[in-house]
Amino acid sequence: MKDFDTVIYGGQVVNSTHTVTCDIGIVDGRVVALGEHLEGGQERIDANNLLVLPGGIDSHVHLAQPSGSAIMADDFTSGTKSAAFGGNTLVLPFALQPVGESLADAVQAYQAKAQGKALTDYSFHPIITDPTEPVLRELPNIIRSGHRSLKIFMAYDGLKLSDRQILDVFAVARREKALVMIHAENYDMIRFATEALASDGKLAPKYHAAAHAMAAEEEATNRILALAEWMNVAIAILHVSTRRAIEEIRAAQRQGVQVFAETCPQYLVLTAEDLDRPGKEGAKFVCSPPPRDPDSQAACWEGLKNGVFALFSSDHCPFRFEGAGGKQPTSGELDFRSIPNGIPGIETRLPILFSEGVTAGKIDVNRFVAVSSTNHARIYGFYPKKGLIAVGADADIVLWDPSQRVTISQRILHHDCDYTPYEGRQVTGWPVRTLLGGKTIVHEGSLCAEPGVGQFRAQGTPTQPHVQQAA
Ligand code: DUC
Ligand code: ZN
Ligand code: ZN
Repeated sequence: MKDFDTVIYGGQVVNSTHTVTCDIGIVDGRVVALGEHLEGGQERIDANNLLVLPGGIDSHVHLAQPSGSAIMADDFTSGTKSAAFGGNTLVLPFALQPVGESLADAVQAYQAKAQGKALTDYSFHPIITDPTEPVLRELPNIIRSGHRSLKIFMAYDGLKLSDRQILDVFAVARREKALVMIHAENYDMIRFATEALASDGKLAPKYHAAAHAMAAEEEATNRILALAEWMNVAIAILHVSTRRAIEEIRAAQRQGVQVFAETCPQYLVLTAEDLDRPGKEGAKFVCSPPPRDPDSQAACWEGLKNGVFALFSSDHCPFRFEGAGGKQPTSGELDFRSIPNGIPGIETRLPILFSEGVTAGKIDVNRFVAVSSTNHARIYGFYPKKGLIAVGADADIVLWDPSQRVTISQRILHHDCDYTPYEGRQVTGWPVRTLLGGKTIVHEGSLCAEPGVGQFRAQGTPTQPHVQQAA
């Protein structure tokens, strides 16, 4: 038998269902052996005292995506570099359709933006903003070429679809067995609240949280669940942040509605009070839905534990704090209506969940792997090549030091954003080495690969996550 290219030895190998202490033999970028005391290997990597995890998969990130006059801080190189330092090996950004234009052209444009630039593997979710007849006719080919998850918005000018348009998209998605990802907030409730706040002169960042009320998320969640059930189509509700929304989703899952749910770090560790930090600091926390309150945080943790949430993603949507196209206006006071919506978090997603979840005893390490890697691979059609460590899988692997203590700070991160909303937060547990297809891409704080090492991965057939049905 050919010698192994690489042997990772002595670590605890963690999958979503079980943990074993064993060595991993890698040949040509794939795992070919799991066993005790594997001999040989051109390269031998010592994983004693480390966890050996499937590479993180972040299925909700925004890279090089225009947003009006706001400038996105990360492109495919800086964003995937930051992802790799954060223990990720596959990311799924969006390909946004400009209104009035072809969706197929938009997907091609994003392919061109990423080609030769990425440090992790990547795939795309097309965002449908304008589902005209010609665009609906483009959809089957787009889906069949490996873009099987489509995002739609229920809010935002220029993005929002009407219920009728949503039904048109659902009809094609059901026929083509695609998944529809939903930004669920009620457009008119947000507009009504925004106008009322503005007429009272309430424009500081903290009013963003009031404008995006929990009720607006809950109404839209309810409505989309009803539409999806009626149309018998599979959906994923993204960035879920409130207890009632979680309860509605849980009830629908129990009824057999095909609904997956996602939450994000900002709903576990930030609250609306962060939007009220002194000076202009509150702008650093403006995202939608906004961070909520301690009871919502507790509900999100419960949802991660009991299986309502299959997915934990960053919603990395980086806008700089300073400078043109950033969070602050070039002149005048901050006005929440014009602060770009979104915060960075691609590099801090896994450490925050590990520290606050596994180290703090709220979830076990297998659940950590499930919600941060395996379920993304299953739901978006990459399993069993990705999302697990097993013979035949891609050797996308992270060595994780469960006892390393780190203070999160902009100084140590690798994104091109100029701040982190988690500045000063202490975490225990940190990725120390990331391998993509058997090659080390990050080690001991250094980048060991060139842009272009990451490849486009087409989405295949989804598989059901193990822990999907809510208890
Ligand atoms: N929705 C997202 O999914 N990301 C950032 C902003 C938003 O509204
Ligand atoms: Zn969204
Ligand atoms: Zn997003």
